[in-house]
Amino acid sequence: MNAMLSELARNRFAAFHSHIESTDPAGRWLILTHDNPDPDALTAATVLAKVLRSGFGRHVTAAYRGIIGRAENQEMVRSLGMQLSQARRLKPESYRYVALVDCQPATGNSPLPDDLAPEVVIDHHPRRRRTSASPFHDLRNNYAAAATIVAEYLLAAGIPATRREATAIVYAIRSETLDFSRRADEADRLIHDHFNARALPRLLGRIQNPRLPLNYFETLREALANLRGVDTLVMSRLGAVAQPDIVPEIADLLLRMEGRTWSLCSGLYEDRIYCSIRTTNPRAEASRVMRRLVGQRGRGGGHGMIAGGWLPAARGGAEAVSRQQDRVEARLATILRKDPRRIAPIAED
Ligand SMILES: [Mn+2]
Repeated sequence: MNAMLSELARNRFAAFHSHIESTDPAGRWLILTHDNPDPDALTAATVLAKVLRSGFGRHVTAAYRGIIGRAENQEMVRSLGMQLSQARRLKPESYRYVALVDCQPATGNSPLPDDLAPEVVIDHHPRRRRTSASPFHDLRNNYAAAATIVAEYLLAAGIPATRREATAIVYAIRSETLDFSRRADEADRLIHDHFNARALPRLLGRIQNPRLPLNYFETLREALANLRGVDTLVMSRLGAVAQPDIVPEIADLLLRMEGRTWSLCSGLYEDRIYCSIRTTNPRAEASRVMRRLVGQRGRGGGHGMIAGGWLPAARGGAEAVSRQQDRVEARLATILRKDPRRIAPIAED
């Protein structure tokens, strides 16, 4: 086994190994990510597929629900030749086993029915109650990326990565940590550096700086026109968006505003209001804030400094949605102990 792996990583892989060995070798596997997968989810799913195929001789399909929205993520799948299916086109009964990566059952972005316990769960978000129903789960809350866990499996299994797979692992960790500006574990750094030596810099550059559709710029204009804030909180809202991943992307951008330590963006996609929260406070629990924000009718989750969620959209057209977004913004201000009556447009004087 590889000397750079921690004792924990070696023990977890040993447990994974013996669990997979205990399953039916003829049983087909379906690997699923969270809905609207990000680079971490895409990488964790495709690398786990490789581990199950090359290390255990299993028949595996990796799939996702929703859309691969961001131009960066579309470029990643294209440039790196990542093999993923649209779950809608698959028959669930063809698969004996399900593995869930980068999310957990009964969360707002899980593709599975709440009462279905997958055989395997590999994730780095805080533990959810339902996950204990799965026969094998490897949860590492301290890791910045689920791809790091799966890359450790690859190393532990002694399976060589292609240069494109190494590139995917590097990009997953960089995007999940915003180039290590967000909290990361020593394991994330070690895995990043190990695979970076084999990554393809030109493909990385192409993925990080893709061509962008006109609707991206239109959405950016809308976000900047709707800037509002109170104290250290900055917020913006979007109407109907072309793809839901633009909401967290705007929240990331807003958090870079000088003097602000919390950001919120919300936007309408299909029949949901998607919300993303970001904070610069490493001790904050953004996922708890998000769950309070969306309440009983919505779903939400996240890590310490980032969280996402959704609410069913109000009926009654754009105005009803806008009033709902007013309420969301006021509620976040209240949760963060800021006076919602002092929320005001932000503009340079
Ligand atoms: Mn992740």
